[in-house]
Amino acid sequence: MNINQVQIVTDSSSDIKKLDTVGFSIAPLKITCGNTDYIDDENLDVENMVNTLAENNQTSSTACPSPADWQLAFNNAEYVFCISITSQLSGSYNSASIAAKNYEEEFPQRKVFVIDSLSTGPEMVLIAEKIEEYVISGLSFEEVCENIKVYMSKTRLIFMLESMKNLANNGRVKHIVAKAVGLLGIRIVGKASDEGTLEILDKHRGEKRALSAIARDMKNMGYKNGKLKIGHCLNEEAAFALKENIEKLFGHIEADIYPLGGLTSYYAEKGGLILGFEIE
Ligand code: X90
Repeated sequence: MNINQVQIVTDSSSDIKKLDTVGFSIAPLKITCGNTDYIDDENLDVENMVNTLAENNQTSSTACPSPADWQLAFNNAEYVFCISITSQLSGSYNSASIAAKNYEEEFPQRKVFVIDSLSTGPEMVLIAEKIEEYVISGLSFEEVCENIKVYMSKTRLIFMLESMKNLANNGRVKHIVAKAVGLLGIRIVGKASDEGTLEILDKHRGEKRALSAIARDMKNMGYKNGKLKIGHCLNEEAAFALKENIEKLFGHIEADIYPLGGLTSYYAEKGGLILGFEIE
């Protein structure tokens, strides 16, 4: 594959703004509150959205990209690698699969590989960056497809949440699970399960305890010194504190710390962290 013929495409839950070398585009998800639609693209003021929603008691919801949105993002490329948020919690993967089928029927020379990340946000970043690496190193389309599956068996996602209100109200977790977090000071730490659902690991009184627990959870899950991405929802302080805890256990680590985008901020809510990492 010539690099110019390749497009890496994700839905906006990856929070990727750009890739360094390979063509990249997003299919945006949408957050709706009352009469307001927030399109999760580069023009969205995430902080304003999060604060507006937090002050507002109207019901809100989200919607995944349509097949047409995905196909537009394919950008007429010969080779498309497409990564969606977990199919267990969103219709995005389904839309992407329909788009891929239409695209390949319309243009029989072109190829699309659709990946269900079984995860979201920072774990999707790891997958996209690895595909980019494979493309640059000159692997064929089929080799990239094979290799990325193996790579994905060695990536994980952990989250810390202050509230699961939006997850529960949209039926993405059971109300009974969400109730435990609503209490003042309680932080829930969980992970993306192998099946692509939210799995609660533990509950903590206070952020400090939760942040030390995350470092230990990472160790239990097989982390050594692999790549680490930490996305935060208006909580950069916690992301840096977490990095320090992780470094106490594992030594110096290069970590990317960045603000979450629209969709992930909506569900992680103010104070939430989502991290993606490579295990051994
Ligand atoms: O299609 C749609 O409307 C989007 C629905 C997305 C629902 C879940 C988003 C979760 C985002 C929460 C912590 C990370 C959980 C990872 C689980 C696999 C952030």
